[in-house]
Amino acid sequence: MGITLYHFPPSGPSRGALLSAKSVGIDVDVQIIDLFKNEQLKEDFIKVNPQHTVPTLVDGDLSIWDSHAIAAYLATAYGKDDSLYPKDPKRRAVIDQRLNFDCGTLYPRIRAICAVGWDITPYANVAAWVSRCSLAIPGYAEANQVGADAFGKAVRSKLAPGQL
Ligand SMILES: N[C@@H](CCC(=O)N[C@@H](CS)C(=O)NCC(=O)O)C(=O)O
Repeated sequence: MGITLYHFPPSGPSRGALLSAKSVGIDVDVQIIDLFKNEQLKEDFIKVNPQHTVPTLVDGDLSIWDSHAIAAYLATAYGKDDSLYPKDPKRRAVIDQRLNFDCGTLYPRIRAICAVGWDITPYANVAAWVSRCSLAIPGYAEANQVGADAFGKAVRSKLAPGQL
């Protein structure tokens, strides 16, 4: 049985889960849940994820959500080796810290900023990290940039002229 990823390209966490699958090197069956149409509130999806968020991954009898949990699961279950999610407790602790930092601190603060196309070049470390991601993750342009641009367009459409 295949793995299903319930996904909405404009969602950053959802793109993160798709990029995790690509980094691990597995194919997932992508099912689009259009948040702009409130499809996440449909009864069928609530049965899969009562918290009605994307991304949500279904692998056999496992239904798991939150992009960070999905990334850790895919790397553990399907990684060719443990390089993406090391078994060594100290190396893993560093990765868990980064995942928790993203979940609790970074993403809640930057999601609005990233979407609207602010110039990140003055932030050399951030710009270098984005550049490394785009080179290192297979399918980055298709799996990330298209959705990021769509989200940016949707956010900008809600802003008053010159508000950016
Ligand atoms: N921490 C979660 C955030 C998931 C999340 O908030 N997803 C949003 C889209 S970015 C969502 O599905 N919202 C729909 C809803 O809450 O009904 C993750 O990393 O997956």
